[in-house]
Amino acid sequence: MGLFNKLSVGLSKTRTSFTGGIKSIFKGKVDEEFFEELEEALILADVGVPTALKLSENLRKKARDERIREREQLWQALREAIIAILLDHRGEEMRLLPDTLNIFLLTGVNGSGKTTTIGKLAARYKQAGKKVILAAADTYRAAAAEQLDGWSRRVAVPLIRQAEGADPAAVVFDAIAAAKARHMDLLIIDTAGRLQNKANLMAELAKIGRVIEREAPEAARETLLVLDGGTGNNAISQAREFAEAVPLTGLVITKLDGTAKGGAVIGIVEESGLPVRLIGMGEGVADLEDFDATDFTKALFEE
Ligand SMILES: Nc1nc2c(ncn2[C@@H]2O[C@H](COP(=O)(O)OP(=O)(O)O)[C@@H](O)[C@H]2O)c(=O)[nH]1
Ligand SMILES: [Mg+2]
Repeated sequence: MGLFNKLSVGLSKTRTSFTGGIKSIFKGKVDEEFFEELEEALILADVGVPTALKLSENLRKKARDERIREREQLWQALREAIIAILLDHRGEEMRLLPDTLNIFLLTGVNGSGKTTTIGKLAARYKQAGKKVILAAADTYRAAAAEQLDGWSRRVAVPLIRQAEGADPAAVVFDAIAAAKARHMDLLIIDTAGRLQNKANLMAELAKIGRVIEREAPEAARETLLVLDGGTGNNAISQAREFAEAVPLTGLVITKLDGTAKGGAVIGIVEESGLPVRLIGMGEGVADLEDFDATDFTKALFEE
């Protein structure tokens, strides 16, 4: 299956709920009611209130400026306005810098898909001939390191771990030393999604950030927030909280296969201002794709 087909199949539930709900109002005359109905339909399609208002305002202006009278004529304008939001916060393509250590730090709440995404990333770069090492800095639950250990065996890349309850920053310290000694291209760090409380979690992430800064200032860094695309608007508040603890460079939105709430991606990007770097389209090792705004929107609108 081609990449676009895979995206299109994966987004089929979102497409049904998104276009299905919205398309029906694009019939008849453009009147004040239209913009209210559009706002409502966009909110129901999980884009979130501020983004629904922004999109509806955008179409209102277009209709006024170009004296558009038929609702149908605004359908393409909606599509363009969505692409514009996604392109506005476009990120660079994921790639490793040569001749230096690259460090990916993955953060996000429990169950969002961090460990699975790390397994997929390890496989991707290993396949590309890169030397990859993993760090199990989610020491809060023993099962977390076990799960990462499973991926490290499956993909055949080394793993640095310590006992359950160890200081995650110490695991990161060890992993950086090992990565340097073994001339690794990429170190990927898994972190806990939940601790005794939120303040602890955020303090721990900040501490891990400081260890990386101190031990590998020359490294090329990506700090990715992993969000479960099936949680819709909830993801927006998560993005806000994590961004306060660590400077994020981008988002990974997982589980876009099989959810009807994929429209949330638009609101997440608009409200967080962060680029989506990768999307998860399944549990398999190959189900990770670079995010492309144009393809995503096309898959969303395709009839
Ligand atoms: N369908 C689907 N399931 C996923 C995806 N990414 C992760 N999962 C599943 O979500 C669950 C939680 O993932 P995990 O990586 O353990 O999350 P973590 O707690 O953030 O490390 C697991 O059952 C994964 O197989 C995805 O893109 N699509
Ligand atoms: Mg995990």
